[in-house]
Amino acid sequence: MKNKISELLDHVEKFTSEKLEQVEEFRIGMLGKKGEITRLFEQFKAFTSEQKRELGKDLNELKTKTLEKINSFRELLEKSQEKTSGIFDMTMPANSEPVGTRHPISIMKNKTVEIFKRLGYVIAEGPEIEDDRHVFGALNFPPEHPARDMQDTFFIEKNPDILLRTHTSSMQVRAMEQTKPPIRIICPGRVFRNEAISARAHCIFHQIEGLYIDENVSFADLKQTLLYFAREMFGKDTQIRLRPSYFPFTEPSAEMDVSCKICGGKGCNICKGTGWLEIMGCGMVDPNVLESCGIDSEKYTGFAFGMGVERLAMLKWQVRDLRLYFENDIRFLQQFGSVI
Ligand code: 2NM
Repeated sequence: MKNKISELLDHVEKFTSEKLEQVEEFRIGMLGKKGEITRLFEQFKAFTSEQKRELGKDLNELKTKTLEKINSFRELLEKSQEKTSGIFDMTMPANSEPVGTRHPISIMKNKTVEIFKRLGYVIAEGPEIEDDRHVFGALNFPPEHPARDMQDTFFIEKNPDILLRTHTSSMQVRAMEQTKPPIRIICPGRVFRNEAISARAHCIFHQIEGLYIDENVSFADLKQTLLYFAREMFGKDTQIRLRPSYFPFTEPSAEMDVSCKICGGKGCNICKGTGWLEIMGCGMVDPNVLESCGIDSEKYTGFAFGMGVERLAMLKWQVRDLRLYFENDIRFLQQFGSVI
């Protein structure tokens, strides 16, 4: 009997199956009316109590292990049958993962860059951490200019020559230092100013600046380039207006307005009743800037312009609070549709 028990234990341990019918056959063979284990229990009855004491434990263990094996295989095979038998529809469409949408700042940046690329401008990008020369010195900012004030610029405490750029013009300085005219670049990027955060001001925002330098570049070229941009961006019937202004790096300088699309120029609360919306600053690059970047100002002239991307997007979608661009509230971000 002892041998028979260990032989059967071995058989139980080795048993595996991929079909429920086989598991049932195995159960009948072991525990059915004429099964091996049932037969052993019958023989067991005739033993002396001493023999029973010796074999009872082994026999019970064999029965338990057999039942465990049967139950575990039943459970496993029933589960896998569920998956392939109608409860699981293999033709069902997959759950789709939600795709994000483009950030409004990226949409406006891409659109602007795209328009200038068509005019032959190439993208120039560079460091956000800059030195005084590239942000101020080479751009005709006098040493005591208020923009250099602690209230406007983030300086590195240990070395005030290192700072976060307050405009992307630093990139244009790098381009002028490194390349010979003609230069035609468009510079999108983040800029930093030490401002208290409110609906109308933020310490981080995005700029796009453009620069064109060659022989005989005139203010008329600037005007026509910006008119082309305004009409591509805001529609074919858009009008532009240039008002005299001042920037340290350009002379003459101007502010450009576009006709208000909301009211068609009649005056509304978006354009504050004027019919015009200010969208960028521009001007002819000051000869001092050309010279400090190693360009012969007798031979070459150029124009430059700069605009704030947050403001462009505000005008396009009537966003009323700058902070919305940085909060990543999904209800705000999902309103700009496109993923391109
Ligand atoms: C503006 C307005 C006017 C500008 C000038 C230059 C450089 F480097 F060529 F001197 N870059 N960008 C410029 C001119 C920027 O932003 C409102």
